[in-house]
Amino acid sequence: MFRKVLVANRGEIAIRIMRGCRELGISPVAVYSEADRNALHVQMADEAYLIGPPPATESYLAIDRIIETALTCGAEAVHPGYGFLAENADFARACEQQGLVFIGPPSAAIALMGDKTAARRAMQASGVPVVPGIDRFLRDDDEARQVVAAMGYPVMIKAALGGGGRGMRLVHHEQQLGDALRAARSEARSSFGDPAIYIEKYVPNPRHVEIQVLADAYDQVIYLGERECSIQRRHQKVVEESPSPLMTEDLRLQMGQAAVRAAQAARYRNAGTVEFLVDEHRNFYFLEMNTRLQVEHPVTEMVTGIDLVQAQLRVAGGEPLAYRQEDIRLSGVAIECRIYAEDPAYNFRPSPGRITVLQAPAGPWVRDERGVFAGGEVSPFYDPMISKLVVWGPTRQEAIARMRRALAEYVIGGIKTTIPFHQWLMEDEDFQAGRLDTGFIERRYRPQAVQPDQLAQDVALIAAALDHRQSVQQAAATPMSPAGHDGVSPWKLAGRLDLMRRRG
Ligand code: MV4
Repeated sequence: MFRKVLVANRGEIAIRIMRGCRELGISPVAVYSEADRNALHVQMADEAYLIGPPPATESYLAIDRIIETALTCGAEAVHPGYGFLAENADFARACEQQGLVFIGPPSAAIALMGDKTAARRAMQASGVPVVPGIDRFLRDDDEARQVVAAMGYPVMIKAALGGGGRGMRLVHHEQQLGDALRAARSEARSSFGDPAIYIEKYVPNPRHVEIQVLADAYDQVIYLGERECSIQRRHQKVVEESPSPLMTEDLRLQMGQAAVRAAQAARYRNAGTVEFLVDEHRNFYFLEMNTRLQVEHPVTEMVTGIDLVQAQLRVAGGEPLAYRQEDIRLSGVAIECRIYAEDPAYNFRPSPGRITVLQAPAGPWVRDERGVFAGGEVSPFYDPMISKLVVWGPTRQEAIARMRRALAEYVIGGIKTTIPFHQWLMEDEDFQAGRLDTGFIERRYRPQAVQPDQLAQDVALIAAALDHRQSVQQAAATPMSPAGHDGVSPWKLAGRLDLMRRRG
């Protein structure tokens, strides 16, 4: 096993990776930007190196600085986490060339999955179902017209180097096609540096279900069940769970085997995720493969008992997989809520700033993967996700009840967070019934659902405070009644005071 690993990331995932390192006796090394001098991941590392100014392009994305740091500090391997350089084939190749182990797949697998049309071709060649569509870049508008005429509307235009929904256009009618092609090409060029686009048949009201795979350097690949990720907002996942409420034993087997074939087709190694769209008839189609550890990996860890970070480190170090497919058993239900520094009452607008109060939930089967601390700063430079609250329960209903309990324990002061949104979601009857698809939030969520009118709440608090002061003054002149001041129970009073304290 490695002695020293450089973690080329920040926030909760850098901390998660360092914990995995420590449990394997590996010394973790942090890198940080000027904005992160006091960050938690820096405090947790054995060594930490400043790599540049706050903008990610000059720090966490600076390939040369990171490689140079890894080489001079004597790390044998680099873990990229997710985001930043995790799916950058150039970075993986640079590590390979400098004799550093990239804790991820070979750069060729990253490059293959980065080109969505090449990925579609590879999937089709190995019998993995893909959405009907074309497998090459579109030459011109005439070709697009021919393709769509054969396929029928509606269709999706996608960027060849895209992913995550950027540069995507839904087209219902021939009259929209020309404009959509132009817009998609231009967005593909500005977002991915390449205007190449392709076309797929549109799958209405899909669910996003992804399969976790694990592959070693000896061509062994296993799957670790699925994650339901349909609760998204603007292509950002918000809540994930495992297993998926729509899953059956048979569908899991079919999707699991397809995911294994996908990984084998890419000569994959490392932990990876194969994303599928599942339509209303439970047909599933390959969407893309994420060649990294994902944000939502903990829900899989909670239902399989497998530590995915440790597994990544072991596989990268050349160990064969310690499990065979028949060893994998799924137990219970895990749910993850991503907590962002955003205000859900105001269209999820960013809310960076200093965290003044932080009281995290704990207790049985509650795991909070946090990258922040009280007194720390949520920087506007990076992703606003500040924590992932993960719970496990024997059943989905019990997991939801536990999540509600944990969310109610969570106190974060100084910034707005998406905790009220999650509290709303956990109460929603469609969510509770497992009726989810990728249109869920847009269809059901209204900002006023999370907070009563701010002004009304302020007025009520001022009234309560005045009433409280009056009753205290009266109590000074009257003997104590068994119910406390003014007939109000001392517990109720304590509750009101607590509410006022929390609201500042
Ligand atoms: C689709 C689709 C429907 N039909 N492709 C969005 C993210 C990107 N990875 C692919 N996406 C979609 N591709 C076809 N042919 C619908 C989506 C989609 C979606 C997919 C997963 C999760 C959330 C989504 C929200 C809107 C659209």
